[in-house]
Amino acid sequence: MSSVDKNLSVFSTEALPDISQSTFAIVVAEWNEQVTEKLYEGAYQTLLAHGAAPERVLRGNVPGSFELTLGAQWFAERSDVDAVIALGAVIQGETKHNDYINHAVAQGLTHLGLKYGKPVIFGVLTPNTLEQALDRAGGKHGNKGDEAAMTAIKMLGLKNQVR
Ligand code: DLZ
Repeated sequence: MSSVDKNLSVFSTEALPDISQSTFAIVVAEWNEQVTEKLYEGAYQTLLAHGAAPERVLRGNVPGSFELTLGAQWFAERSDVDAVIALGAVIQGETKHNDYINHAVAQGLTHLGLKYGKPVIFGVLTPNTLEQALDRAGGKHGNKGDEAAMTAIKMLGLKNQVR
């Protein structure tokens, strides 16, 4: 970013916020749990590595990714929760179920973020195969759970700058 851009910027992700007093909620889908547990571990460890207090990282399990939205709502509506991270893995099958679930969850989580004015992070893998999912859950393409946690931290920092 040039110095001119910097002067104009109202908010930016350059500096990460102090999250020691922030409360995070992670909602985890149980479908494909060999993937979603790895996403959870990545997200949890990333939050701790950046200063979150373990007792301020809450967890809720839901049966499948379709239920992530309601699980996320139950956390988002709590005044003590600052950010919600939804983790799931919807693997393409022979039917279009994955499209319906993915769109519903993406729209639902977007709606929650806007309704409650809090970061509600879409940490849902949408791969074609289980192998592609595992590649993105601590495998050769990293861990999208880590990325989801980083996004939550950055969005909290932005919120602090704006409000
Ligand atoms: C039904 C279903 C199928 C076929 N596949 C997945 C999947 O790959 N990942 C996932 O998280 N959930 C799946 N589900 C379950 C739905 O998310 C949901 O739990 C059910 O449709 C009940 O609402």
